[in-house]
Amino acid sequence: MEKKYEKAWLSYRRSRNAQNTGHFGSVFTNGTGVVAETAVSELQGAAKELLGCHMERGSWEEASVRLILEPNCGLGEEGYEIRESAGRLTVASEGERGLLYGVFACIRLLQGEKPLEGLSVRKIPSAPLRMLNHWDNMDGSIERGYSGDSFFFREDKVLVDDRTRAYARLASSVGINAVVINNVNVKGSATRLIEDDYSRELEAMSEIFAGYGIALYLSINFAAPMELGGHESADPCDPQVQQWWKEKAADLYGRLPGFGGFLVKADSEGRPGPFTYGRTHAEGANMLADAVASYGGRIIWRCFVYNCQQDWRDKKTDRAKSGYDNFMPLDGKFRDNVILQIKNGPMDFQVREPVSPLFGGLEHTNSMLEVQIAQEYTGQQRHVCYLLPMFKQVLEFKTCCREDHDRVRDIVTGRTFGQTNCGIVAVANTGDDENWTGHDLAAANLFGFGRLSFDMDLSVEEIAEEWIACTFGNDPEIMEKISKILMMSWPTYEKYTSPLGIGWMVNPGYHYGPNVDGYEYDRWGTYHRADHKGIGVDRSPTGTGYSEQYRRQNADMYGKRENCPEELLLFFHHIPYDYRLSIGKTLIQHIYDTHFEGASEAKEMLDIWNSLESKVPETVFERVQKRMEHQASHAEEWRDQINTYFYRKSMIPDEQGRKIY
Ligand code: BDP
Repeated sequence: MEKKYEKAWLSYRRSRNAQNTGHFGSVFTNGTGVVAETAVSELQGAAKELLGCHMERGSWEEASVRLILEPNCGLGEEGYEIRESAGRLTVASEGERGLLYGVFACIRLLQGEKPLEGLSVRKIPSAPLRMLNHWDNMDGSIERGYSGDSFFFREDKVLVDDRTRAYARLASSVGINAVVINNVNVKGSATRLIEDDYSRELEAMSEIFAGYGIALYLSINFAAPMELGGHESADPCDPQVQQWWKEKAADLYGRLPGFGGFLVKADSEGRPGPFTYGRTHAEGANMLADAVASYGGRIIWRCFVYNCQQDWRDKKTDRAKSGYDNFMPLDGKFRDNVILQIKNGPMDFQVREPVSPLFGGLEHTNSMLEVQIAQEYTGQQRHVCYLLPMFKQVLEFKTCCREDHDRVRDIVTGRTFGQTNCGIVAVANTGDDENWTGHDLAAANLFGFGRLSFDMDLSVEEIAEEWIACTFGNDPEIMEKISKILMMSWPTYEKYTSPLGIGWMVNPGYHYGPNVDGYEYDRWGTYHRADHKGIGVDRSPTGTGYSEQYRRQNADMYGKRENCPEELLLFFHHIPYDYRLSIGKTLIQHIYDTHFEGASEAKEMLDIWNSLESKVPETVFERVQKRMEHQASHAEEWRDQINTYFYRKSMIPDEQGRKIY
């Protein structure tokens, strides 16, 4: 049975004022492709629902809205300009996708009840690739999915239905232009996705996506030539293997409109890869890149490569170092249509990590930033955690690889090294729940990720406000209160979970709920090294040496505990509990205080939400309320487990004499 779904931020509410109605009499476009058609029909649909205007198609002379392709206007295929003058609205671009993005921008303005008079906006997307990775499996489950089952797959079948279109609309409305529909861990029947068996459904899906300017990508199994093609190896230097991939590519590009390419997780966490044959990641990636190059295809190769069998007793090995160790020596060895996909931090999507040193390290390799809006380690969409402030910090981080234009955002937008194959990708947080994201407030991360990748100049507050206006309307009280909850949420989550960048104090396997030593004596390389004197991993030059992977200035900042930003202190240093932080408190007191604060802020967020009962739709109110009640009590559990653990380790009492068990 197909589950119902809501329209999220595209649920248009009838505008209360008529200021904009005059603009929406009729529409003209000189675009002739499918995306221009989509732009027109999206505009017509929104004008009707938001303003009650039935827009006809009109001629250039008479139309009140003109969606115009203007060659060589400097906007590129995806940029747009919106101009209003004398009651007429013009959306211009060099490409139809730009027109569609311009239309969605106009719709957002209408949803925000913003006047259009005299409007003049010009936007060119910050990142060339703005991508979502779904970790959906073909049995319908989702790896790290917290909002129901997959809407792409069920029982080994590919689903293409109304929801596919609804999804494409949501993604495209915030500027997403590429989507990987299947899990990076490609096993079982997912390996067959590139076979003929699924061609009809994938064709239909890529057609829907293409109508919204979205390129379909597939995750592939590096060992597919063996599993599907009956070859004895998947050696990238074997001509038969190369030929096999060439034929696969010819077939896929032949039948899937706008097909983008492949995403590959190789030699990581048990996945097959070039190492088996004594080949490098570059050889593996380049072989695939050659197979797709003539179709303009891309290979996106993940840098999440580390030894997941390491020995916790050995204090010199350090998982944090492995991404850099594996990929830096290959800088410059990848084809132009290969993009390395790098997680924001060197570990794995913890609530706080330093930025991966591959950003600013790699100079001759296309790279893409990978973040996770699926809240694997940040409350699994049962806790509210608005992640945009984290993403913004990552993007603004100065890598010191140049005098200027050295921020992560400069690198992934191509500004630093002049790359065009680069961008930003999020591991998606959607599922077939009615509201798409399980927690209604988690939709802010999906919306926000798209908006930020399109426009990195937006502030996280602006993004939150846009999302709130589109989702809940413009009531100032709603705006103020939900903004407050969103803006509090990441710092609050950080306060009641693992302190000062150390991470990992979660239950192993499913990664939810407190478990201070859960990963401490295991093989995953994820340690906090707490003892009765202190806590933290010494990654300084005299420790594991990880801090040395950064450019000099940053290496010095992280490598010395006096210079290290305190929010990352325990990531880089082993610190005694009685060490005084710059705020004058001891480390242990800071741990106690933040945990009490975090838990009480979780309760405060619930109270704020409860005060909105009469203001938001009942079903939404109750869904969120239930989750926030859980969050508030779960935050107390976190507080108590963490504080008790450190009290028992250190035997240093809380200065304020609060109850610690
Ligand atoms: C980790 C997840 C695991 C993924 C892996 C990855 O726990 O399920 O397979 O990342 O990114 O965060 O490949």
